[in-house]
Amino acid sequence: MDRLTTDLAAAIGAAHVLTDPELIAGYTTDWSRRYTGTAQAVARPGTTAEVAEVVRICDRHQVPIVPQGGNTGLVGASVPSRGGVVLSTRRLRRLDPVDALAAQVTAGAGVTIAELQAHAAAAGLEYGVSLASRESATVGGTIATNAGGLHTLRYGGTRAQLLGVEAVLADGRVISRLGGVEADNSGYDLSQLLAGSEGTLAVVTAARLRLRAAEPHAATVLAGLDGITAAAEAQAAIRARVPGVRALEYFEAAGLALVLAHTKLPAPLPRAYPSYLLAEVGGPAEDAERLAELPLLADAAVAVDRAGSAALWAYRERHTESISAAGIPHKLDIAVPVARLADFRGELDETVKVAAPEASAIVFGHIAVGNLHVNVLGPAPDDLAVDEAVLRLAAAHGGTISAEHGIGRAKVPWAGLNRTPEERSVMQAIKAALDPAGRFNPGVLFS
Ligand code: 2HG
Ligand code: ZN
Repeated sequence: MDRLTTDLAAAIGAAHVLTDPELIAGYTTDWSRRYTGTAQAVARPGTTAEVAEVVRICDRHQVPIVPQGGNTGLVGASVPSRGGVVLSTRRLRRLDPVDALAAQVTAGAGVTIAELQAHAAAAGLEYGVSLASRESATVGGTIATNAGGLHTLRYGGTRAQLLGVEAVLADGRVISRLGGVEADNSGYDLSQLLAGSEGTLAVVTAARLRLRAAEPHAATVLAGLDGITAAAEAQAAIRARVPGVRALEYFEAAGLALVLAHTKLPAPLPRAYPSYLLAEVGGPAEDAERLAELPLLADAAVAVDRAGSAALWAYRERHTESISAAGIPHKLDIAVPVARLADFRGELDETVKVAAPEASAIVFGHIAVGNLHVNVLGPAPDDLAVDEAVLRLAAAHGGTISAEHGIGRAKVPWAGLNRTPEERSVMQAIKAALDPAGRFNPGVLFS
């Protein structure tokens, strides 16, 4: 054991410091498999005080710290690029009783989103963020990435659920705002600053989260449509007529084909379509009836119970794993104004073809917020041509190079497409103020 490992073991126990290459492999490659690295050690502290101790030790040894939750990130932000220590927050498992009076809960960074959802449901409440990786994605990781997910249309992303955090700073000090005072206008909101900071400013160890009243499930509908223009119109009609709509998700024939091949599920509808729209509606049954009245949804599968709904959701939620089974994708998580979706989509295939002639693009996503997950299969992981072309196309349509997955390492070369030099320099000043030695997640967000 080297000095770093010895010091870590003394601080948190040898059982929680991993160095065996086989044991750390799962911590050094991200979910996309496109980003991988090496670590001197993986540290798994069990308390906030232990996190602070790990941070101080890494600072003393002058090694990078890569904070990591469930490692379900898709932009290389959760795995090391320059060695150092992966600080896994998975053992921070605090989960307080739900505060029913305030509809809030305090959860440790290592609690998974599925566990948080079950905990809220047992109190008749709901957590506003839901995503396909819920069994592994953690409270800490989803705060660090400001994860969006399937219900952003209804509840917003993680920032909108976040009332406060406890976090360890680069010098080992701890900041804590877990009191749950909603009305608090007493200065900079440091908790919100950490949301979406991608592990570059501090290690989130716990959070105070807002919960919502659990909604009854009215219906889930999966409709076949002629293309993205029809899907954009259908989602607008649904939003205008169905107040209880909770999710509006889009996918296409190419993605569905991969899902069917990988999952062996039967086709969802009697005939095939270029595009599909999945709508989830909560609230009273009248909301489901309003949805059924819409002529746009001529051919659709409808589920009014939870099991049927889950079966329809599988066609959308299992895209990521099905694409991954076919290769290592380039994940280009863009968003454009909803009014530009059809134009963007119309130019996308040609753009991809020019950059990577053998490649194929699978497109799906959260259509109501303009977010399309462009997954490109074919080019080698380190070939950046298609990334460059697609991100520039999104920017040219007034969009963003990251709707919800973050910048990570994946999009650093194009970060300037999205933010002005003034904004980037303010971000850099914040980074320098909180992490002057650049210990946290070097290579992420900034080059
Ligand atoms: C989703 O919406 C996730 O399912 C993953 O954001 C998207 O795999 C992807 O590109
Ligand atoms: Zn998504």
